[in-house]
Amino acid sequence: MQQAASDLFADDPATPSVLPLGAQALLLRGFALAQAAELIQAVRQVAHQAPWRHMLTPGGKPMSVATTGCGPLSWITDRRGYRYVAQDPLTQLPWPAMPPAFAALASAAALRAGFAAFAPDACLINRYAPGARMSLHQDRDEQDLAAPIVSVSLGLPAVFLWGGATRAERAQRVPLQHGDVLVWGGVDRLRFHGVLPVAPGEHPATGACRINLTLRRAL
Ligand code: MD6
Ligand code: FE
Repeated sequence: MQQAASDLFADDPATPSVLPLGAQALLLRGFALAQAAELIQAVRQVAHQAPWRHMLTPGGKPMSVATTGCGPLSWITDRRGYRYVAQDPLTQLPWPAMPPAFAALASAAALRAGFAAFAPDACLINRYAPGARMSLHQDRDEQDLAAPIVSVSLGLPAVFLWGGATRAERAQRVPLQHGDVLVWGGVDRLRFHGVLPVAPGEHPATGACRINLTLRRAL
């Protein structure tokens, strides 16, 4: 039976495609595939200097994701709340420098989504073991909400929850694969979002986990 090329390649994560999720939000499928191995190696180097840890929510509960970060600033949470800091509270050293490949990829993805001159100063790195999740929230700890957010998925797949401007709006479920990049900003900058619990599995690039890089302009 004949099949249109668009159907044949619709589920192929190696095929770059661009899916609008909002007026200023895009899913760039496979955008990071060519650099994925380099990015994962850089994550290992960052985690060697700033170890993975389960941060506490302001309510005192450990997050299900393990976290590290790099760049001049990185996002943390503890009993005192959410904020950006220049030093890793675990080591009391400055966060590792942002690998040039992270900033280059983020800037290229942002440009592709219509945001020129995006220069991230913070990269949060989350590691999702099977079962780890991120509940629905807005990113609003950044000073300049004009800059977009760039989110890079590596390793095991996940389902991204893409909500509206209010928590009440029903969230859309967006499957994310290794190498996919999401960019949201402008009128979509404060959209609620989250990640469903990651299913058990093994990925050749990361083993039994999903890694997410979230690149932002914090200051
Ligand atoms: C993710 N993370 O890990 C998405 N937002 O796939 C987030 O959306 C996020 O980890 C704000 C603060 C911390 C986060
Ligand atoms: Fe977020």
